[in-house]
Amino acid sequence: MLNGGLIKKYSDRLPLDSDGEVVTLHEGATPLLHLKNLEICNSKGVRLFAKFEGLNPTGSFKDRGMTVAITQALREGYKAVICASTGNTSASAAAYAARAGLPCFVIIPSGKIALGKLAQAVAHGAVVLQIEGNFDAGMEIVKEMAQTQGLAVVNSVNPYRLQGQKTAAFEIIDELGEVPDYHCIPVGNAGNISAYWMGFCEYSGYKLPVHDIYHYQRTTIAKKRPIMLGYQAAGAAPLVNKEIVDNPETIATAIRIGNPQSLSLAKKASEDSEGWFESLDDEEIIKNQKLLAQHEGIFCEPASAISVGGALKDIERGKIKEGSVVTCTLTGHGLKDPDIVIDKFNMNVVEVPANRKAVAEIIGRYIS
Ligand code: AN7
Repeated sequence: MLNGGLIKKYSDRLPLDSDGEVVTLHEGATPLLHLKNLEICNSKGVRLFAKFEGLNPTGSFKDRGMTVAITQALREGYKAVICASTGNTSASAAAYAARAGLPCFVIIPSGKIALGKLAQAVAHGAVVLQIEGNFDAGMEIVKEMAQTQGLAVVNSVNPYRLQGQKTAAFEIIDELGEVPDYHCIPVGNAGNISAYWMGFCEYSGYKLPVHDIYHYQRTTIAKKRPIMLGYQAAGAAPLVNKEIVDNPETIATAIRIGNPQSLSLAKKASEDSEGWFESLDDEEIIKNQKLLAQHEGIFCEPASAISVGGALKDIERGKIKEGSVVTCTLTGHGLKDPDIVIDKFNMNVVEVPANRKAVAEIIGRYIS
């Protein structure tokens, strides 16, 4: 079957009429990859899988939410959309707005978003407003602009975003053929963990009355729900510290957020599932990004690696039980942030004269 995007695929589980005009870039249907080469999983009998959301059309999970939010904004007759962003939301909003023929305004923290994401917003013709302030400050401005200027907000405070993003949980169960024991996910603004929980609940017959538009399909597919584990960067960990962080800092700029908009939904997901929140520092984040790239062939961005990093840490110290099935969301593609790799990885880039002898000599050093 051709991939017609999420709204067509999950038409019975989304609060939209799939017969109307749909704005899609054929998002979703991302791979669920078995991580086979990680020692600790093999020794503990854990089966660990990564849902690689970096393979969505704009390179992040945001596209799942954006197809629904932008389609709805268009149908409701909005003349333009706006978002605050640490990068990926702006890239996705810019692309889907371009496809819908709507102007797009994005507010980003000056100097604190990855180069690839800025390039995407520019490429798709969004109006980029750089502020001397962080994501949380941008979010407050966006909410005000929505009120005073009549724009559609396409951040995850827009409930249509979470509706779209819940489909990743459906895909995990569909593809795995069972419900994982644990699901691990990076947490920034806390929308995605809330959306996954909604999806896992819906598939197993639990109704979560989170907001007015919540569309709930009764057909039950699954028998249980996973334990939800949320991982944050140590310098931006309001859910771990249980207090808002005024000046969040981390190398993983995607999750440099101190005042998550979906804080209470995320807490509910964690409590209801008997899960927990944990933080990893920048060094651990880069270590895990490298591990995935060099041992599994998966190039994700730093914020994404935190889910696998967190899982491995909790497997090692026995918080995740031996013999479990664990899934992790890798939220964005590594190509979004090339600067990090050039700065932080040890490069195997060697200057060499343009002749066979010199090249052969270098190769010899590696394979002798
Ligand atoms: C790669 O783009 O908030 O907890 O403005 O880009 O749902 O916020 C990005 C968030 C994880 C956190 N991984 O998800 C934005 C933005 C990546 C991200 C998150 C983001 P939420």
